[in-house]
Amino acid sequence: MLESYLTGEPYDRYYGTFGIPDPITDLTSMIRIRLVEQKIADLKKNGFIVGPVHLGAGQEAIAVALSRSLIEGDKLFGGHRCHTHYLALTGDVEGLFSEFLNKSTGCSGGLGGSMHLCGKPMSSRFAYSNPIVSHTIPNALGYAFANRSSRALPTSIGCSVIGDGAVEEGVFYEVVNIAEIKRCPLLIVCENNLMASHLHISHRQKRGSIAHTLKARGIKTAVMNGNDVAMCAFVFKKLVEEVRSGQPCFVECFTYRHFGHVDYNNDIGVGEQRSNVDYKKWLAKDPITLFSAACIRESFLSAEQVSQIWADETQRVNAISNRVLANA
Ligand SMILES: Cc1ncc(C[n+]2csc(CCOP(=O)(O)OP(=O)(O)O)c2C)c(N)n1
Repeated sequence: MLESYLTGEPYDRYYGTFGIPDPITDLTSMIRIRLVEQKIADLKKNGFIVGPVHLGAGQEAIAVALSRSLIEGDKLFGGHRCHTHYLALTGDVEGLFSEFLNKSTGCSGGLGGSMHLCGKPMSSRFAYSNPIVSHTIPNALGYAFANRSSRALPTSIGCSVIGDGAVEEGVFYEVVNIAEIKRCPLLIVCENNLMASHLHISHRQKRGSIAHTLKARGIKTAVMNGNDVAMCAFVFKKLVEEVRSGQPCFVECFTYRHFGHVDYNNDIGVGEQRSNVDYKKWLAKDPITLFSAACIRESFLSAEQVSQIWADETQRVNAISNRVLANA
């Protein structure tokens, strides 16, 4: 029986019972997203991409797990670091590359770039992303509130994905208050990667965590390891059920971005406390490495099969980026 490497919970509580396809699908999705992020970094480094890119390598588990719980009618509203969610929800690698290369076939017609992604068609579970920190929290609330009050989509939820920096904007607390009072089907997913730009969370939040500040507000909160895809899938599934019934929820997912705040640098020695020691410590907790090891340990996959997934996905991502570049 495959067990969560952190919680000791059996994986069959996550896989199978909730209609989540299988661990292999999740591993493949995480690997694909990692390769796309690496490719974007390379394209940026080599001057093919003009605007800034905020990469989510290291945070793939949250996006893949969340995508398992959102169904048609639900909408995710994301921030500046949102490629992972766009890919997990749409699978549209070509639309993403095309967007970065300013092509009209890009997901935002080539006009938005990394920070303004748009889900197409209108029924997409990915609504859009916007770089104004905290801006999409009220957008998701509006979606949730409209659904609830119009009764058009009474069980559809609004999901806001934010970084830890976004909770330092006042609108976050206004939204939490309204969501609670109006019982809006709102899920706020906070990707706490410990940094906001170049400032470590220990300089911004007394206890290094967000969820505790919400205890008094009534909104339901959960804290989890955002690098454990199975745990994330399990928690999201549970929370989304509650959100659908009108209980707004906030979940804090601890994770780490491999790249720095913007573009392809790793930001070691920049700002506060993103030290080489932290960096190496978190690389050892990489969600793909840990999940691959768990799948091999529990005989879901052999080491050769894991290597084959990497090889197949590398070929796939390279082929798509080459095609888009050739048409540039
Ligand atoms: C309202 C607003 N203030 C400041 C900025 C500049 N800014 C862009 S990203 C960022 C940090 C965001 O950190 P966090 O929310 O933790 O997300 P992360 O980049 O770590 O994923 C800031 C301050 C902005 N885009 N919008």
